Amino acid sequence: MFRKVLIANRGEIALRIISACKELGIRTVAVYSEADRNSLHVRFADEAICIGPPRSADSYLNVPAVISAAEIADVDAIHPGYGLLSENANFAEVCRASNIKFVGPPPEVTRLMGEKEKARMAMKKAKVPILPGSEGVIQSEEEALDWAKRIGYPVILKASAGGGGRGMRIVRTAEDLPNLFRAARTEAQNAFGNGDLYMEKFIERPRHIEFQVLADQHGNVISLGERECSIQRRHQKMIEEAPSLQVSPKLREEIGQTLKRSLENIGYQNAGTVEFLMDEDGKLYFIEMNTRIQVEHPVTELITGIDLVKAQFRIAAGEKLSDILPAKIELRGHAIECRINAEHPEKFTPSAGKITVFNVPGGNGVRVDTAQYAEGVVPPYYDSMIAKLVVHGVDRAEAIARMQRALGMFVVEGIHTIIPLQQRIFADEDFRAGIFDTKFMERFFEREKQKKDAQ
Ligand code: MV4
Repeated sequence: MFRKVLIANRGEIALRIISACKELGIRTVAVYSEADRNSLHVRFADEAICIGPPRSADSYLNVPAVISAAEIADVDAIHPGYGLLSENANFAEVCRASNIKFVGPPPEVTRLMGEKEKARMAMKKAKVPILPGSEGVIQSEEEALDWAKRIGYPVILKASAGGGGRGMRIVRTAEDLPNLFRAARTEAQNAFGNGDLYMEKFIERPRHIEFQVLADQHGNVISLGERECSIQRRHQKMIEEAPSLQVSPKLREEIGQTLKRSLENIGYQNAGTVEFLMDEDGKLYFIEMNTRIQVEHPVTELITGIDLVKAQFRIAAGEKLSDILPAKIELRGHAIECRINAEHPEKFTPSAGKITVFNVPGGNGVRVDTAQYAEGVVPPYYDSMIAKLVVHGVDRAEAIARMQRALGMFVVEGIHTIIPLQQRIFADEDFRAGIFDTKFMERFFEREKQKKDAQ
């Protein structure tokens, strides 16, 4: 096992990784920006090194600064967490050149999955179901019109270097296509320095369902089932749960086996998440793969009993899945996560500042991952998520009841959070019945507005 690890992240995920290291007997090195001097990841790591000014670009994203810290502290591995440098293949390459183990897949695989059009073709080749769509990058408007005719409108144009919802255009008629094609290409070129586009059949009301996988360095892959992540607003997930009510044991097994074969072929390593869209007929189609540990990994941990971050370290240290995992993995009960963002619950503007009161719920089946505390400060420079409230119950009904009581006991004062909004969602009939897709929040706000106008 590793002797000493640098955690190239901040906030709750840095603490989550430090916790895993402590349980594995690994020494930890935190890096922090000038805005994070008083952060808990600095307090709980064995060592801490300041790597620059508050803005992420000047600190947490500064590859030479992070690598220098790793060399000064003499670590043998770096865990990147999520966001920041986690899916930066160049960073993983620098780690490799510096003889530091990057806890994640090899840079070649990260690079493949980062090019969404290539990832799509690689999955198609491995017989993972994909949506009808273009093959290879679309070179011209004429080619785009050709593909759209074959696929059938509506279609969606996506940036190959994009992902997470950036640089997409829905095209409903041939007439609209030329302008949208040019706009998407310009936007992609400006945002990612790469204007490559591809096309898919557009699903009007998809569910977003993703599969957690683990892969060791000996060619073995396993699927740990799915998470339902449709409750989101402007491509920011708000609530995630596992398992999905829409995924039957048969479908779970089929997709699991398909992913095992395809990712073994691709040479995937470490933890990963394969994103699917589910159409109105309940069919799943691959859209993208994320080559990192995700924010919502705890819901999978709660229903499988597997510590995914410890598994990441043991994989990176060369252990086999068969030595890390139990012989049979069973999915137990139901887990739900609420992201607690420091935002105004109506206007969604970030709410930075000093937290005056911070009462964290606990008790049966409740887990809170956070790096915040009373008298702590939420800096304005980073992601607004200040905590994850995660519950586990025997079934979805118990998990919902548990979440409602825990949300009521989560008291944050001094800044705004979206806890009041989360409480209203958990009271919603459609949410409670499991009737939702990625358009749920739009309909929810519309219903609330209508009720308010009627008063
Ligand atoms: C789609 C789609 C409908 N049809 N692709 C948005 C984020 C990116 N990961 C993929 N996205 C979508 N791709 C086809 N062919 C609808 C979305 C989409 C979406 C997907 C997942 C979660 C939330 C979403 C919100 C709006 C659009």
